Amino acid sequence: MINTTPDSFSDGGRYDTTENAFRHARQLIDDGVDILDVGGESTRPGSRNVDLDEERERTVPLIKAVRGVSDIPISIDTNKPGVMQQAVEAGATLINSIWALQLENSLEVAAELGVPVCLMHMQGTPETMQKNPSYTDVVAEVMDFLRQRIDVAIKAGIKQSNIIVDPGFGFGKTLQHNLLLLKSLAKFKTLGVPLLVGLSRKRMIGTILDKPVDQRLYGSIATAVIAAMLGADIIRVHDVPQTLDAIAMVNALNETEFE
Ligand code: 7PJ
Repeated sequence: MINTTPDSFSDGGRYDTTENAFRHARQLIDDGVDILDVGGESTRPGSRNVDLDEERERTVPLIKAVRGVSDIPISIDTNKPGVMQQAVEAGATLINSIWALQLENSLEVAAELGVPVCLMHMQGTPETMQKNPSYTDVVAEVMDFLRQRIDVAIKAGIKQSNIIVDPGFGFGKTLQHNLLLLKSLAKFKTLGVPLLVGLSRKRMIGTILDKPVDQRLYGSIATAVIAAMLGADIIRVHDVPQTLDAIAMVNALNETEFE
């Protein structure tokens, strides 16, 4: 996953020039990543919107540069139809929408572009979401929301086979909410579409371990293994080779059949 924003919480804005981001992308590809997620708008708690031109400048040249050297699937993490359009023209093959395509014209534009979409659940907005997250039944509510967004997306012309869902760990959720969602992850498989999760380096790991973001590798690997065992299809991570080894062990187990 590559974040090109100067205030990305987990990468600390180390990739805020196209050249640096491109170097990071090549490293991730060499490490064996399956999909590169490129984002130009920070969604960390308390973050503000960036404008269209700035977001486009941060992402489109990078996507073009990666496309110049690799066929790797690239996801564009954006909520702006203008960025979606240009990113897909530049070679992005998937739209990652933390707003589940609820903003502006994004549903229509995504349908028109015809690429797979990831619909994520969030309560509130990135600016306010961690102020007072509240649910009566977090698992049921997140599932209902995703079910509705799948329906809306299909009605807008997005094929079911092009839809991925994501419970949105850390997006308007307390530690308890995140743990309940993770524990119930297998239920999300009943939605009938692939499941993506992003837990890597997140605050829930930091809170449990009482560790800053640069010391969350083992906790992140543990959450990736838990998610994979519970049926996650796509895992959004920062530490690619380490997580790939861990997931290879899960896959070996899943492929083993009783004789
Ligand atoms: C997620 C994301 C996630 C999806 C971020 C971070 C915060 N997109 N973008 N799912 N998280 N689909 O990288 O920890 O969990 S930004």
